[in-house]
Amino acid sequence: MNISELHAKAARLERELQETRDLLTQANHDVEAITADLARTRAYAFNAATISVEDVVEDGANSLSRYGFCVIDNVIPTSQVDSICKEVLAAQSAIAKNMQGVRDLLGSEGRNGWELLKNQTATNKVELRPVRRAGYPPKPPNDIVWMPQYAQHLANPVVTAVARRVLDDHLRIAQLHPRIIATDKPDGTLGGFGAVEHRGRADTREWHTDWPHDLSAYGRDNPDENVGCIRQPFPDITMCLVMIWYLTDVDENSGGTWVVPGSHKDKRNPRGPSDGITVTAPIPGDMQVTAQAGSVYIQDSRSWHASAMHNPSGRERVAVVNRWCPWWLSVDDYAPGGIHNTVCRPLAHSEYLALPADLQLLMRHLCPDEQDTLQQPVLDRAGAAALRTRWGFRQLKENPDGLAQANAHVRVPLGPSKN
Ligand SMILES: O=C(O)CCC(=O)C(=O)O
Ligand SMILES: [Fe+2]
Repeated sequence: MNISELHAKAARLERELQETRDLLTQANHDVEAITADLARTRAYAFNAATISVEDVVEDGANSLSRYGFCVIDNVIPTSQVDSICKEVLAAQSAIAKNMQGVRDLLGSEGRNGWELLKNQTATNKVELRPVRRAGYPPKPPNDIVWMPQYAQHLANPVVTAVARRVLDDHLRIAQLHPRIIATDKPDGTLGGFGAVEHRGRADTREWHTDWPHDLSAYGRDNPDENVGCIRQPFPDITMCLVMIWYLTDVDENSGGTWVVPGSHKDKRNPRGPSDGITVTAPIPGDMQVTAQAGSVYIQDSRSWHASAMHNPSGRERVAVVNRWCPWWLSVDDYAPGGIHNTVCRPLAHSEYLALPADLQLLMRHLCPDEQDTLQQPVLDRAGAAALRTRWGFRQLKENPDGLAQANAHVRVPLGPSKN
């Protein structure tokens, strides 16, 4: 067969494959039953404490690829969960108080962040830190400074290994914050995430995908606050892993995260202006994650997910969220006015130095006093590539006449012509 016959054959086979896939989708059409099974069996969950790190990493990465998420159970030892949960609740109050202080001060007398930074503790009683990017205003400190016990676990070797496998070897934690979901109160105030008037129903959602796939980009059309969003349709690559560290048990009645398995590969988006999806309504096949306190939910930022807007359990849902990115993602280049967002909140040098060594590697970019050079595995790759290049030039020097056929085995296939 010549090339155009082969292209025609490939096109026919691709058509057939698509038809077969469509038939398969129809045969599998009962997505509700499939995800009910997934929710019941927790086939997305793996135990950090019992099988080898390599197995957990392999299983976690496969689950992330197939479903768009996984859970690593038993990351924080049960004996420490309660005390870390209390620490996070106290941190949440301190952070909220500080943010309110910053908001009030910035709102008054047209003051700016640099002035506040100069006078901060003495007169203003707020905490601000200089950021790495020259010319950008200071921000509140990274929330990790309020959670020293939690900081001991954040660079957990299993969790970090899953992230390295999926993203790259040099990682940066670009955002970190507590995420508390209130429960129903005796006075009748309904629990759940978001505005009180929207809470309380088990069939309400707030579907979204996360930065850098958050279509409204935090700041919508405000250039001072828009942090950027990848253009639709999203390329099929994982650019950010969202981690939700549960510090209370979660299930269908206590703030388990909603997710649509497989949605990370879908070209539509719940907030997509032309995608025909209602952000507040259930989607067939959606499910809530169940996990015990001390577990970590990890998802591709493209997964369609939502915080629970009902929580009748009688317990607050306490969690810490972080967003992990490969070194190559532009995590903090925009939104100069985003002083209230959670993007790359900075660390003072002493705060950075107080972090565990493994965590320093993930947060060094947040400390303007540290040079954030590329880390060893990335350097090793470049070193190996340089050696290989040098080897090629040695061949040229030693055997120039033998090179004409040296790459004869390398054939780069070309796609079919569009005509
Ligand atoms: O609260 C949850 O379970 C989900 C949190 C979430 O969607 C986020 O922080 O991006
Ligand atoms: Fe989210």
